[in-house]
Amino acid sequence: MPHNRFDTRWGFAFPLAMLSVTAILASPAAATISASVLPYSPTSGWQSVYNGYATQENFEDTTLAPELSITLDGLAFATPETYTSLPGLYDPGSIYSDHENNQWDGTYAVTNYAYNSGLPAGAHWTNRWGNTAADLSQSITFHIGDGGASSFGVGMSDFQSLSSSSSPRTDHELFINGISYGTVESLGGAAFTPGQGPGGRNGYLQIVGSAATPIYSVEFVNLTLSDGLSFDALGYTAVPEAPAFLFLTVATIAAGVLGLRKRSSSHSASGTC
Ligand SMILES: [Ca+2]
Ligand SMILES: [Ca+2]
Ligand SMILES: [Ca+2]
Repeated sequence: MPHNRFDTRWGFAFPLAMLSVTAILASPAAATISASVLPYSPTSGWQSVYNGYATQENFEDTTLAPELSITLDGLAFATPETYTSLPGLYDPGSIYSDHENNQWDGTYAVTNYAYNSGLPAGAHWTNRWGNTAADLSQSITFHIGDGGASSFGVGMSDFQSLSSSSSPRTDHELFINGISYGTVESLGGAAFTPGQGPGGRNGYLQIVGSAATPIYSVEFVNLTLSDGLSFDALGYTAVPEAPAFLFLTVATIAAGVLGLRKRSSSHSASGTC
């Protein structure tokens, strides 16, 4: 979905000035977003990548980082639901032994297998492991609001890919800003280790964008069958919103142009009398 970074309330006085500002913010045109997977290993570098983000969200409390929201969609979630805080804490190790050590940082994580039909519409997500196979979303999306992020990473666990050695279920398609980057399995190759665990940390997704090409959304979609997924150690570096001084400068220039036109018009009118 295109992301409108500019407020239309600036009105008629700014179109020309805004065109030049947009051109500055949009360059270079060739900038792209890339995605790769690092294995869970003390030497793979995922930890230093995570530590390098300006914001780290480890899901150890119900408060989400300022720009972060999460959407569950599909299967049980017939209508998409978006959350700006966690409805509960999910401890993979507390469910059963196959999920032990699926967290990447601390004790808790986030899961798409957590639907409670007894809760009100828009608040069905519990972020506690579901009771039946029907308690799943087909996709889960992490949104970075405001100016987006120049870089983003998240630890993936419990992905029961088709190549899993036990209980394979489905592969998983990755969408960044609504654009498909293929499956995380094909993206990760040998760096992606599928399966549910114990110790089912499948890989660390690293996405590199830029201030010119921010990351606004990262979505994981179960392709063929339902699959309960876990995420942890989410990090990103937010792109600052266009600074206020830039808009003030634009406003000053626009006001000056209008003032010159007005003075010129007045001068011209008086000269012809
Ligand atoms: Ca955690
Ligand atoms: Ca938090
Ligand atoms: Ca799973």
